[in-house]
Amino acid sequence: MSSASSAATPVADSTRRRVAIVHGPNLNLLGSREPEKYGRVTLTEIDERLRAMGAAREVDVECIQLNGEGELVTWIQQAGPHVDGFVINPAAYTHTSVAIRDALLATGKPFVEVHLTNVYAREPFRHHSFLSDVALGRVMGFGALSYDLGLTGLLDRLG
Ligand code: CA2
Repeated sequence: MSSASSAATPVADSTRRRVAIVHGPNLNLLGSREPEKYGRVTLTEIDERLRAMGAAREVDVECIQLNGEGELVTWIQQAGPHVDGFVINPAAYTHTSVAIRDALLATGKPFVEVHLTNVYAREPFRHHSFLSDVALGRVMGFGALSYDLGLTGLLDRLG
């Protein structure tokens, strides 16, 4: 049993919760363009903070940013079996993508929809979301803090 005890670490790791943070198109530009609208915080800084929040609760947080709708669908499909839930800012695809909705639903995992801005204070075409009725919750309007609140809500629900 002495050498077999080395298996203890992977077993412990596999019980850790795992959450994916998914950023949609153009969010890679955060901090460098339109700071008056989207703030000065970069995506790297947001991701670092979310990983630190996860680490403090022994949760693995994996972050991804993709510009393409198909790329997002493929990534969500592949991540689904390996994560306990998603925090997603689908960016412009929020308002257009049945495919991302279907991909999230197909995972069977809960997800929180987050937005930096209050979409209801913006153009009417941003008022509809293809995700909100099937999301665990929705956080918007708090800039980068929306992600923190979304992750906190998801982790609280996962227990
Ligand atoms: O408020 C949000 O988080 C949005 O998801 C941002 C999307 C927008 O299409 C949604 O309606 C609301 C736009 C993301 C574009 O990100 C940029 C960041 C910096 C500079 C330019 C674009």
